[in-house]
Amino acid sequence: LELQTELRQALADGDFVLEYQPVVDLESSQVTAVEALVRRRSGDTVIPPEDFIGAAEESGLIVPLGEWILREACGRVAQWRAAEWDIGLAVNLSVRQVLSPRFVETVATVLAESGLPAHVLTMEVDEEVLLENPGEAVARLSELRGLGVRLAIDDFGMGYASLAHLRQLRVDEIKIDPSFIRDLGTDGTVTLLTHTIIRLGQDLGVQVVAEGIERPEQLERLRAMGCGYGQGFLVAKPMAAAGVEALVGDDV
Ligand code: G
Ligand code: G
Ligand code: MN
Ligand code: NA
Repeated sequence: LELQTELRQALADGDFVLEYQPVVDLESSQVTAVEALVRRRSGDTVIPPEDFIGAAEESGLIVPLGEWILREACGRVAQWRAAEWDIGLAVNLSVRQVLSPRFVETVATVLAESGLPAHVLTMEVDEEVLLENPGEAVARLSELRGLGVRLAIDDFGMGYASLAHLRQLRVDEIKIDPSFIRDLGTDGTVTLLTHTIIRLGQDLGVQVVAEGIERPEQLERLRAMGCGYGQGFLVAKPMAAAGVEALVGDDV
């Protein structure tokens, strides 16, 4: 309860900040998008989302916090695009946000206010979002996609029903869970599964992003397997907006 009071205060005080992690086209090495990742500032320390997202979800604060995150990130990326940088934005959603009243309306409003075209925004949901109230979640997310917003399944492959979810919900992107990338090349089964997910994406016409790339041999293997996009500490860590600005036009 104390943490929830603290979080509410932090939101009022402007103590949340966003970092952005670049996503690259593995063929050209160009930065094509950034994923917004929230952090909380407390004095001189930076508190990671693992330490507050759960509490924010339980208290419902994730709804206003999520709206702040979306507004902040859309505004930032709209500025970059106004400066002639063709860059996309990915934002994470939690189940509580998706099922909240006026969710789709809020996203539409934020897009209109920022001037960001809907197709530039990808909203990432993990498979948990599709477990709590699948019918309602699928309906809301389909409505969201109807606005032109792209949908991604985050942490793909870790859920109990990854393939069933692809059947229920039309998505534009799959993000392969980092646990697959970690064991790529060392575990034969994981390597085969990763290759299969990449082919599945190709066959479905769905963009595939590999997450958690940390070593050059993982990157090379993903390239060889035809994986379209990648993200991870090897490519670039999450960074402040100013750090992203330094990358404009660069190959990471
Ligand atoms: O940034 P980091 O790798 O520490 O993120 C840890 C977890 O917190 C990830 O699962 C990520 O999806 C989640 N997370 C980060 N930013 C946000 C956000 O803006 N909204 C939501 N709902 N989750 C986030
Ligand atoms: O669940 P989601 O994919 O949204 O989580 C993103 C989180 O993954 C962020 O907190 C980010 O800091 C973290 N992350 C991004 N790249 C890497 C990586 O290469 N290695 C590890 N260990 N974490 C990463
Ligand atoms: Mn994510
Ligand atoms: Na996530």
